[in-house]
Amino acid sequence: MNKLRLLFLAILAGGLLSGCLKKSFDQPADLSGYDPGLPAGDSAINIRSLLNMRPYTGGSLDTLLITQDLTLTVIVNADDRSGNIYKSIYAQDSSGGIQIYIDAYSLYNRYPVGRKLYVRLKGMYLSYNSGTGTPCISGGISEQAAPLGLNGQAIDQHIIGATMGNEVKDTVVSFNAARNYTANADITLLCRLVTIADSVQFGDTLHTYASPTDATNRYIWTCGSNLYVGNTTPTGMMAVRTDNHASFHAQNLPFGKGKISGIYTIYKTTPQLILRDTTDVRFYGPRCGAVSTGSVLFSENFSGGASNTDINLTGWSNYAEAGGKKWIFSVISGSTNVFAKMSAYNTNQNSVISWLVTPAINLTGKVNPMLSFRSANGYDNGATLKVYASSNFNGSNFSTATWTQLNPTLAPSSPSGYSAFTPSGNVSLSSFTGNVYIAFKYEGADPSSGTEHSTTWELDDVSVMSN
Ligand SMILES: [Ca+2]
Repeated sequence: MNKLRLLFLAILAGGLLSGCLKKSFDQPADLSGYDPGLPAGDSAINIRSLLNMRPYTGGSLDTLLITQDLTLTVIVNADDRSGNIYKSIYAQDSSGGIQIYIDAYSLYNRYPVGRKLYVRLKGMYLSYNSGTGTPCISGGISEQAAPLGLNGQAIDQHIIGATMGNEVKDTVVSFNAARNYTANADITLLCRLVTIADSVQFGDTLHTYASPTDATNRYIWTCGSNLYVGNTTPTGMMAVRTDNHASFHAQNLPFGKGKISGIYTIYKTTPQLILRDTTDVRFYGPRCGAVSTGSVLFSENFSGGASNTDINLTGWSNYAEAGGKKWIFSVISGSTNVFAKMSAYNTNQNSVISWLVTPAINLTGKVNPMLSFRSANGYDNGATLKVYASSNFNGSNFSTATWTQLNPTLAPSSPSGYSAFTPSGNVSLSSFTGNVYIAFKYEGADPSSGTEHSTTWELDDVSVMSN
């Protein structure tokens, strides 16, 4: 036994040692806690002061070769991880933001969101992104006045990485202020992470974030006085611009309304937001305003339910097919948000099957009905949540109704602790007509001996909307 243990320890130590050596050869050292400070001999400058050295006038000659030993200290606020940003990053300090052109891929490995950078400006160019008005610094300027990315050794000479994980502060601005950019007053917004203070929604939900072939503008608005439907008349709206290379370009625009953040840029005089990824879009509330024939057909946010009591909402079915445990209302300590929750934990049952089914939702005459909800996963050890729709459920025929399994995005597995609530995406119900019921079916187990499948599944903001 002792010999075996020694052998095991020897193998373990050898494995760790070779692992360390391998890492040091294959990867740059982890400098996450390292801050080299301002380079010796350089003077600090902030972004606003840099822009003041050559303000934008709208001309293609708004470029400046920086000849002084000046260094910016910035925090990366957007990287190229999702593909919506290409061969550049955005960074900000307390005075403004700037785009930094770097002629390399996968910049997020070295310059992820939240990393502090020292940018040595001597020999770099300040310009305005091919005359769009968005300030940037680069390694050169093309004959067509386009910024050229830093490349080769120049990257490390100019971009010095420091600490990781710094907070990226967003600047909160009203929708009207954001879309009515005035050059001198708002220059400090450019290239910063901005959150729109108002709740907004996409004017159009029939499309994806971008076409497969081109960078695409979609438009957000507040449902104020401009009653707007569609995607062609941006009066009173603001552009959200997404590149067709973004990993999320083919996702449907979210149907709901809420808060949006993004990198604030401008195309000539038209402001636009650039998303880092779809987590910048938090449209979880119901839509507002006139939306063609569209409407919220059904929504339930579980508010008012008493925590740790069985869900008993009018019209809903809450049925324990096996194991005797029903879905309950739940609230996280310190929060007031009520959601639906199910777990086989502590049931001492070999099989736990629990259904939570919505009331009938009438789709008659509705165009493009879509289900959405949010889910969260806790202490995942194998219990499943499946989502179904049925047109012939009658409130009691759980085993004989025709259930069609839907394919929403569910929360990621979280073996320890809880995931965040995760949007399901828009799940089309176009293949159903008449009254449809949506079922959330939990299947788990908590045997007195044997394998436990007691994952917690949580649901919130179940809604069905149509155009
Ligand atoms: Ca809720």
